[in-house]
Amino acid sequence: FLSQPEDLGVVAVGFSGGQCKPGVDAAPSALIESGLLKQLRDELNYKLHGDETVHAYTDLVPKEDPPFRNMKNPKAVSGVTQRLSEQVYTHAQEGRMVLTLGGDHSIAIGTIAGTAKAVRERLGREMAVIWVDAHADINTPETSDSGNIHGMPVSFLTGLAKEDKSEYFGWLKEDNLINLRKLVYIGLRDVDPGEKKILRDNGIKAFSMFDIDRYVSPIITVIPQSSYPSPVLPYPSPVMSGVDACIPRRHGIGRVVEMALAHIGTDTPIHLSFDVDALDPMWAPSTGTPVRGGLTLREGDYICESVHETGSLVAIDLVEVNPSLAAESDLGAHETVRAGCSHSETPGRKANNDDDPVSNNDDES
Ligand code: HAR
Ligand code: MN
Ligand code: MN
Ligand code: MN
Repeated sequence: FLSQPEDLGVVAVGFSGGQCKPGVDAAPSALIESGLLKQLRDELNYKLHGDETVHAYTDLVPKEDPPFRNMKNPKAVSGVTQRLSEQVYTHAQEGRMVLTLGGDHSIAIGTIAGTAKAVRERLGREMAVIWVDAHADINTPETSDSGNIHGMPVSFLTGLAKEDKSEYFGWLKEDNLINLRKLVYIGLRDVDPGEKKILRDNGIKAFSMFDIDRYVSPIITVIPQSSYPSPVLPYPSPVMSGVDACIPRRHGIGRVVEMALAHIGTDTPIHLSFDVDALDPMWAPSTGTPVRGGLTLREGDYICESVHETGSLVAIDLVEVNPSLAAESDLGAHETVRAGCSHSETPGRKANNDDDPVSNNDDES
C-alpha cells in the first residue's frame, strides 16, 4: 500500500483538550527526548518526514469554548483535529506511513479522518482500524457521562455521531469516515453501558481482556519483591510456575490478533490507534485513566509487530501518555515513556545495522 515503505511521516501533537487532566500534551516531547525518533531513524532505518517540533495548535484554541451538545472544549478539539487531518492526509497521500504522537485520544478524529481519505483516493479502498485500548471511546455526545471528547472519537469517525456545524466536527465528510465492519477493538475492559449497547447493536468486533487471557495456573508462585529488576513494580506479582502446569483458558494474544486480522480481511490497509492505557498500569502507570488487568508490555509489542508484519499498516497513533501523572514517583512516568518507545525486531522490519548482534550472528568480533 505504501509507495515508499521506508518513509515515515511524523506528527507530534501536544494537545490535551479532549479530556481534563493537563500533561498529556507533554508526551510527544518526552517520547522524542527518550529517543523514539532516533530509534526509528538509526536502528530501524526509516527516513523521517515532518518536523520534530511539537504542534500545540494554540491558534486553534479559542478563548471562549462553551460546551456544545454536552461536549467539553468542542471548538478546540474540532479545530485541532481538522488541521491534524490535513497534516496526516498530506503524508499519507505521499505514500508514507504516518506516526502520530499524542496527545489525548480525541486526536484520532484527525489522524483517521486524514488516512481514511488518502487511502480512498490513492487506493480506492476502505481502510480498517484496529483500536487498542482499555476503553471503547465510542460514546456519542449524548451517551457520554463525562463530556470528554477523548471518549467519543470512534462515534464521530464511524458516523454514529453527526453534526452539521463545521466548527463542531461538521468538517468530517463521507470520505473521512470508516466502516463499522472494518473496526476491531483489542484490550477492552472499561466500557460504559451506553457504549456496550452501541457495540452490540452494530455488531462491532471487540476482543476484551477476557478473550486475551490464556492460562490460569493451578500453582501460584510469589517472587519476593526484592528480586524484581524493576523498582516500579508496586507489589509482588503471581507468576506461572511453567506452562506445563497451566490450564488453558481463552485465546491468548496470538489467536486474538489472528482473528482480528481475519475479520478485517487480507489486503486491507490498516490504521492502528494505540492508547497506552491498553497496557496494564504495571507497565504504563502515567496515563489519565489507568485500568488494572491490562496487556503486558510484551502483548502490546506483539500487537504492533504482527500488524506491521502484514505489510498493510498505513498509520499508527500513540496516545494518552501523560508524563505528569506519575504514580508514586517519576519512575512511573519514565516507565510509561519507555513503554511508548518499546520495540523489538520483527521479521517485517529488520535493522540492517551490520554491528547488530541480533540480526548478524556471523559477526563474532
Ligand atoms: N468512557 C469514559 C468517557 O467517555 C472514559 C473513556 C476515556 N478514557 C480514555 N480513552 N483514556 O480511551 O468519558
Ligand atoms: Mn533496537
Ligand atoms: Mn482511548
Ligand atoms: Mn483508554
